[in-house]
Amino acid sequence: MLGDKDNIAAIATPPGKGGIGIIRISGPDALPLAASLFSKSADPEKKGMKPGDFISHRMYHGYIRTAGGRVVDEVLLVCMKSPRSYTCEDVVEIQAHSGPAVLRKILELLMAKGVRLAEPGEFTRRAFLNGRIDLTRAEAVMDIIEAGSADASEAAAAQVRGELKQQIEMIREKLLQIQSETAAAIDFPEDTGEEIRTERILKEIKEHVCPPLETLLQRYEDAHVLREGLRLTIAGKPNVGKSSLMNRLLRKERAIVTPVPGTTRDMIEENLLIRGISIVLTDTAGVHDSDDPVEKIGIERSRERIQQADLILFMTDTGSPVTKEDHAVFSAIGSKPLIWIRNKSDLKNAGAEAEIPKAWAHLPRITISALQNRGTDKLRDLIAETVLRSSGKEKAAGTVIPNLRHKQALEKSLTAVKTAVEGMENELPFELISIDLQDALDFLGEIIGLTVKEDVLDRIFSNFCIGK
Ligand SMILES: Nc1nc2c(ncn2[C@@H]2O[C@H](COP(=O)(O)OP(=O)(O)OP(=O)(O)O)[C@@H](O)[C@H]2O)c(=O)[nH]1
Ligand SMILES: [Mg+2]
Repeated sequence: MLGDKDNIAAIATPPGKGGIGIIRISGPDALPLAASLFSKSADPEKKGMKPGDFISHRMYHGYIRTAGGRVVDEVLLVCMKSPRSYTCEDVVEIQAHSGPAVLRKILELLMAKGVRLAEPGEFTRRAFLNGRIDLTRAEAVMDIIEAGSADASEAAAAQVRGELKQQIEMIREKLLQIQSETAAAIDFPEDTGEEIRTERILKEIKEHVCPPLETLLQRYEDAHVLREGLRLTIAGKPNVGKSSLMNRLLRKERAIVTPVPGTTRDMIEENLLIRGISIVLTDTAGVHDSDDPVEKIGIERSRERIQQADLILFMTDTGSPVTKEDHAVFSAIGSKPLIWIRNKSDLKNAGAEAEIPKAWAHLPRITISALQNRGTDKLRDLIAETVLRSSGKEKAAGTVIPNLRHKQALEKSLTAVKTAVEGMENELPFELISIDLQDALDFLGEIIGLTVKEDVLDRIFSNFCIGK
């Protein structure tokens, strides 16, 4: 860390037993520390290393020994010399056998030599403070680790490459340009006609500052599917086979299935991946008019969950005609995106096309048998297609997705820009406009870490795992 030159170490691999466990050391004394513990031979008399012996980025085979010369483990060791390392400092990684006792022992040997145990995210924090990566890239490192789906990890990877930073910098550059125009207007008011100048600045802001800010904010809204998973809810009247489908999609008997209508009383929620998309799947109580107080609460919850869903699997029973109850569920769904699932295709009298109500003819629909597990793979495809189609717009425009912290700063920046626009339209003096523009610039600076406070950094990095 700049001005904070101590040595830190941590176990960088997850706890438990495994093939390899890695200990990571970063700091000015990483090489001397490595040399003091490591030798290329098991014989303590031979092949000791001096700090200068290590060639950067070369893997060494050898042994970690205690001060008394006892071998702790046979390891591979690599040094990455400053600045060509993750933290920009001298870094040493020791690949040992992964057992909790071995790794702890090596860590203890380091602690005994004055090394401090790293805080969560401290390696990445150093990479940021030493100027190797900006804040959006540091945050993306964590997103990659946490990503539960292929799309989420793709988005995080784009951010690690610095794409969000580039977009923010483009907007900042535009704002800086505009800011210098307003400065000119303040210093040399007579140079250009005030009206012409105001018009030009307004045009710049409206065309080149507001739209990209709004696009990034919109992408945040659209992308909650990637962050939290798509909220997929199965809805329908009682006994159509909702819980049976839940079990099929989960590939396990999670929900109780019985021939008795009203079996599911409360919502059941599970996470799963469908074609790489992370999904929060909810099975709900069958919606119908009921006097049973318990069922009534369940049905109320079903209605709420339908409103919160991103996509509804609206289920009917093709074995019997569409009823008033089906229509009631359909109207509860309102204008939410849905896939109409016609279940029980195995029944003898199933699937008469004539039964399709006119108003439903245009709905994306699929006929399945949850009982016999027929059509469920096609349904998985259809769900994935529907999700990808609706998010295709943003995908084409790039995969970076702001997180909540970015979103809040983007919003503040946009508000400041809009205040500036309003001010100009009301012919306020450029001195005041300039203050709003500076605010807008500062909020954008917060995103990439130019103007960020210590407590914000603490909050960001405390969410990391130790060793990253
Ligand atoms: N023939 C046939 N029966 C099915 C099919 N899917 C479900 N069932 C049967 O329909 C009955 C109701 O199934 P559930 O999955 O409990 O239905 P549900 O919609 O969850 O019902 P509630 O929880 O009461 O709202 C059970 O007897 C299931 O075995 C199917 O595809 N074909
Ligand atoms: Mg059920």
